[in-house]
Amino acid sequence: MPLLFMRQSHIFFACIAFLYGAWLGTPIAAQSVYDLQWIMPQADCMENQFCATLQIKSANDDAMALGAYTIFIHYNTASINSPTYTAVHFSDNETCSPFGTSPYATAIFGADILTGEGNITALMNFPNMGCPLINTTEWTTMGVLCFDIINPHIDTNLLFDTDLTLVNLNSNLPQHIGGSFSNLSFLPLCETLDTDADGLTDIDEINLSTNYNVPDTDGDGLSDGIESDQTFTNPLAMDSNGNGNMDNLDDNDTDGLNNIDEINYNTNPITLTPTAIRYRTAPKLIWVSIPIIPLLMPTT
Ligand SMILES: [Ca+2]
Ligand SMILES: [Ca+2]
Ligand SMILES: [Ca+2]
Ligand SMILES: [Ca+2]
Repeated sequence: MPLLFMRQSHIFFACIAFLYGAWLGTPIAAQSVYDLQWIMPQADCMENQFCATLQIKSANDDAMALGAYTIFIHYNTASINSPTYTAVHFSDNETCSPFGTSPYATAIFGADILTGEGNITALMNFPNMGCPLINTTEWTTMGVLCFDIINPHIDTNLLFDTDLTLVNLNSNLPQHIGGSFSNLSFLPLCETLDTDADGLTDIDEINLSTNYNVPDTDGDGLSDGIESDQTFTNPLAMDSNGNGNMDNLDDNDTDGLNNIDEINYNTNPITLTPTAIRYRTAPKLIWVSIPIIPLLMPTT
């Protein structure tokens, strides 16, 4: 995607910037090294959105000023797509310049939804003479990038393009040098997603090595969620204790009801509860026939 560079060199603004920089005593620093990272990856089930936050930090010992920039990214369109960008800093939100004006123009974001390539670009309203500064110990948030989730089980593979990314463009020389760029390998799974509706979220199932597409991974008649949270049997083995019975027919608490009956009766399969006792000991109903005895009426 072609990048739109517009060189803006207003003498008036340049003079103000020079005076402002002199006033601050912090003209734009010499060439410095910067790091980039994605943090706080989050997937939202309700909105079907995945978002990540873009941050920057100075990599060497000196604080650095950020001039015009363009950050090129790449993402996996099979996982996420249709991105939108919301700038937090280093955009027209920043009002550190004289008279409360922003040194930056509005941050522009564009992406090719077929290839998954995009760039975040902000030009300067006038050359940056020292604001804002990026220090070496704290990451500064640039903005938040959000996508529609296409397939939550495929890696986002959100990358920085180190060859095309540039910080300090046009009149903001010298260009800073890219240091460490932390890419984001992430499954955009939201916390509550339970694809097979077995009571375990997909995230839980990945951690347990059960199948998030199959409610009863081991086929023993007890769902993965029930084995994990109620019977505490192995969801990956049909006969957890090796006694020859499938887990659904075992009677873990030896109260006379096997596990599957306890689940069906909504009783506790690992504790002998009064409810379970009642089911176990309840007398069966017996139908008996009662002979009809004719009423003896007094005779007169
Ligand atoms: Ca599940
Ligand atoms: Ca499952
Ligand atoms: Ca099972
Ligand atoms: Ca099992």
